[in-house]
Amino acid sequence: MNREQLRPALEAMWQDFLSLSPQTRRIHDLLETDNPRILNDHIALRTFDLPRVNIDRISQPFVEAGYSACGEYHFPVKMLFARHYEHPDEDLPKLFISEFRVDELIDEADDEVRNIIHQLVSQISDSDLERDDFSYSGRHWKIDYGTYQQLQRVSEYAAWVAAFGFRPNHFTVLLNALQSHGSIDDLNDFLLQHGFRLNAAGGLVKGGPDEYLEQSSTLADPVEVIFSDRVAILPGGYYEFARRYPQPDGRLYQGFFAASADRIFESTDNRQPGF
Ligand code: OOG
Ligand code: NI
Repeated sequence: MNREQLRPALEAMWQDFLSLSPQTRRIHDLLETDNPRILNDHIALRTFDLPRVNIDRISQPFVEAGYSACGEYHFPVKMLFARHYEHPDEDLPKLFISEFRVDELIDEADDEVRNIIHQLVSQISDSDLERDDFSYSGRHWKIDYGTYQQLQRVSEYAAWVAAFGFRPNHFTVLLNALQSHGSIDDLNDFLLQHGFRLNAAGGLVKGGPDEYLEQSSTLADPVEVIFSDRVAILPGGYYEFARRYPQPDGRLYQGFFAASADRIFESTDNRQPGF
């Protein structure tokens, strides 16, 4: 992907994301009444760490278009690893790309889950893999509901990727750039009053000035997923809100904070009330 193709690609990702998180359109419209310019801090993508689809592969078109790898984050309990990417054009959102570490499934009982993930990824055709839009092209395999459930018992994250494939799971409002609802507590109250459900894992607000990053997020919207044997309603995408604080050198922190990210992943857990 070249630099000229980047903005249309980000726009296509936004449109795809709205179908995964219809609440985002409603929240965006509500915020837009007082805030003519809503900036997107980052977009998040998920994958498996198998060579055909790992972070390096998913990030490749964006790297070709000028993004470079910055911070790295480890989530040992969830068996996840993530890297964030920044673009020299500071108007462009950062990317937060994570992967499920299949080889960290070490129990014999997990053999089957490892095999399932290998089997899903092997269904992707070489020609699809070469597409410029592969990183946000959705699911490339057939899967039945029982297999989804089998993954879910081991990893909510792996089950989400198996159900939805490669597509953004959230976009993020940069609170620093808002004229109203700039305080995260204010914004959370406003969203709760309007009936939106927020991710309360570890408290509504994750991080703060000491971490140079303060975040909250909605719970993912219910979305219909077509399995080979039935249709199910599963948590799809969510909207995130982030305030960045200046570091001692005066520059706004641009990285992420693993302990907060760990809980934000749970915005798509399929054991929320209502599912
Ligand atoms: C990513 C969760 C972490 C952040 O801003 O810390 C995150 C995900 O749900 O894929 O986005
Ligand atoms: Ni995020």
